[in-house]
Amino acid sequence: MSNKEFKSGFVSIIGRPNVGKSTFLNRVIGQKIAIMSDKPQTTRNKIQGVYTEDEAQIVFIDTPGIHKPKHKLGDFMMKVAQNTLKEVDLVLFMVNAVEGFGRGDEFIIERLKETKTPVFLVINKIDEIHPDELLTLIETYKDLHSFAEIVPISALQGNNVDRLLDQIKKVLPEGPQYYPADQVTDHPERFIVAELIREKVLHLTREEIPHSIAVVIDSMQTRENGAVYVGATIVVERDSQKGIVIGKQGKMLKEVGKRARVDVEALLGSRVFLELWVKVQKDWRNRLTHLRDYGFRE
Ligand code: GDP
Ligand code: MG
Ligand code: K
Repeated sequence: MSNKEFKSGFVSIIGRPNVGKSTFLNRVIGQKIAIMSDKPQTTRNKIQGVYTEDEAQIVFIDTPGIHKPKHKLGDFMMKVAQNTLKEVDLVLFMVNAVEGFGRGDEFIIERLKETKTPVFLVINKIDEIHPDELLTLIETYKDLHSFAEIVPISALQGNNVDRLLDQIKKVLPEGPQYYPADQVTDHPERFIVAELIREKVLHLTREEIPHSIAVVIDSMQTRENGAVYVGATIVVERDSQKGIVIGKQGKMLKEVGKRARVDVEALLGSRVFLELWVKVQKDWRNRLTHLRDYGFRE
């Protein structure tokens, strides 16, 4: 055992398609968990991998919704992405050393400016360029945003990846090991369903309910008839908030459920049965609840 404090946290990897996000994750996690593909948006917002060592655990979150919205879920995914950026401990903004700065990067940098979360600029594919070109790139990017670190790597060949991990560990807060090292899952819809419900609560209750509420998907099952049964808990911090979310004779909760169901049916393309609960949990850990949204279990 070591006397150093254990560090843990959540890291979102963002960047244009094909910059090498999945390659990086696969190298770090050491197994094929991220979908490697040339098609953009093959992955939706979800936990991509958990990296665990003796003194730290890094939970990587994929945030593909940060691309400029193109399809009907685009705006919503954009919002999910923005919320994710606020809630993580660190953002890795990955760019392609060969292509340099582009319009897509500009769009992402604008989004980054809307959050206080520290951002590392990761310049990937340095195996393909001359060191002089790298210096020019660093100068260009430096002026665009105040990055906490600028780290050049080659995800493919592994250059500097360990150094990047060390720097990530340095900025993570002290915290518990949330998950067993080998626990990896893939439930992309859960997060979006939870966000849809959360959105309805916030919309219907206006300022009375703070944004810090969480929605946990307790169960999500497709039955033989093709319908999807979703059980979800809305977690608030005070009894008074519970009263507001439930409403007079349950009216508010019913309305939340009705509106959320319409959106979830559109999302999943199936008939949906939605059962909602409200729970008071003082000082709940935002991050833990979110992990459960993604389908993790302690
Ligand atoms: P993503 O869309 O950001 O997840 O990108 P991928 O990880 O799917 O990678 C896109 C392409 O870039 C693949 O063909 C990778 O092999 C390639 N690639 C990723 N990292 C590097 C790197 O460090 N160097 C080189 N030369 N190619 C890389
Ligand atoms: Mg990918
Ligand atoms: K992809």
